[in-house]
Amino acid sequence: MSINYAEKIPNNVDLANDRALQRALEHWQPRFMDWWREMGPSDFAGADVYLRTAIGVDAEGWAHYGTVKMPDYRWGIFLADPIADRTIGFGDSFGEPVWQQVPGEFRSQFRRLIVTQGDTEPASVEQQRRLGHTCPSLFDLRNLFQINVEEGRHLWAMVYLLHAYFGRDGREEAGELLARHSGDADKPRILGTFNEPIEDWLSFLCFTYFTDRDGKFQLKSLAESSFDPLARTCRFMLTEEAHHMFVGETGLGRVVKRTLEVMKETGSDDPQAIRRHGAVDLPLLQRYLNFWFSSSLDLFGSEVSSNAASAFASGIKGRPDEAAQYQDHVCAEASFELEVPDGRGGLRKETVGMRNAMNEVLRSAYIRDCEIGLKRWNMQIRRAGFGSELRLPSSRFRRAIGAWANAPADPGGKLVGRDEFERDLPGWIPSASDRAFVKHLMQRVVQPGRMAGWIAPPERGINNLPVEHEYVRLN
Ligand code: BYC
Repeated sequence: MSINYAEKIPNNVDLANDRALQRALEHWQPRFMDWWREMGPSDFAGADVYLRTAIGVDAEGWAHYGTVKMPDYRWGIFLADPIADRTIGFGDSFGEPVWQQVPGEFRSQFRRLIVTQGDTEPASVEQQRRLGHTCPSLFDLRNLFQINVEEGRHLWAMVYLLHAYFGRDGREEAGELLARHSGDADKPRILGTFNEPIEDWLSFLCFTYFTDRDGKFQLKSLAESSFDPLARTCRFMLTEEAHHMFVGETGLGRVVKRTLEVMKETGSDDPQAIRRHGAVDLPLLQRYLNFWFSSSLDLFGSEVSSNAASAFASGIKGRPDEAAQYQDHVCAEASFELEVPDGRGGLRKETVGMRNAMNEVLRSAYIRDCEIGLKRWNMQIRRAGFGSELRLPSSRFRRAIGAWANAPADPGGKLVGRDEFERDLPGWIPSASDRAFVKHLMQRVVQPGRMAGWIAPPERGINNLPVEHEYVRLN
């Protein structure tokens, strides 16, 4: 179904023929706009931004590019096209027809997952709301705003599901999504990472590399859901999500490139020398990677989870690319072996049912995906003739959720005492002086084509435009 732009809320869900739902969403719309004005990139409301807007849901040509003021962006409701005769792809009801409504017995589990997913979207906009003031280029500023408007749209995607399928509870939850705020002491966002401040662009690039990638894995597993409207919603969100991870991956690659240029110019890898030349030394980048990777690992939940088992068994949440990646889609007999702390400073092996280990299965696939960028950056470093290497810390490092939450481990994964951990932690994640240095690098650059000194220019511009294009007119 094509997207109807003549309506107040652009959509491809035939909203005009469901007046009650349309009214409810039109009632929510001004509250969303109030939230955007208060909590979004509000100082840039008058800027003309070169943005893409979804105009269809086909893999080919789904987006239109043009200059838009952000408050005029057409946030809408878009589901991927239905797959004819789609059947349930995993769990106890494998092979049965998918559901067009939420079965009553799974209602609260679905609501909780949709609310959790929905909560992350506005949270990220709140976290990033002040970054525009310190953009390293207009190209980067535009990418930030593109991500922000699309996270806003992803909030709409979840709010549509809540309104359309969860009655009064759903409408209340949709209201709460605008009432919790990132980092708020009284009403924080649900998941830890989404309450971490993002005050500099290095954090933003790490967030888009690591945390948006969690988004990819969570959305992919919800795209497998037996509740077809949720699956179709997430499938279309993934199309937009790809750009967010691209910003992180190419952004961090550009940071590494610039650092290597400075290392070559100065003939030194001494962090102080690199810093004097206004670039990010690799050990500093490593500490940022350590911080955001470990925080994002917690987003997968506990290694052993009865919630995850029942979500899999009942067909609520599957594994990414369930059909292509796995042979056993029921997992009733299969088991999974884990290494967990034994509580006495050592490790023990534990075998659990595969269904109970689904969070860990997802986390492991995510870690493999995270490795890809690291390999690429290390190749850049080697090609430049230097011996240092960036690494992902162990998945045991600095965990706050799951088996490792109370078992302090160093970035190499070795269990250490609590005192030792507390003592050494400031050297493993960004210290106050690291953050102060990065803050001092964050000088706003807004001449078209110019880049801040800590990041190399991108290889190409947006939508075949040159890098020098004026992607944002600040007015
Ligand atoms: N912080 O059985 P457990 C994205 C809670 S990112 C705080 O281990 P379960 C995006 C958990 O809720 C993708 N609390 O976990 C990226 C549970 O609480 P309750 C977001 C946490 O239920 C960038 C308890 O701990 N999508 O899209 O198997 C920009 C133990 O639960 C955390 C989703 O998350 C944490 N990190 O699954 C914008 C998908 N982790 O219920 C957007 C939807 C866990 O006992 N959510 N807890 O009070 C889910 O699939 C699941 O809720 C989780 C956890 C994967 C989060």
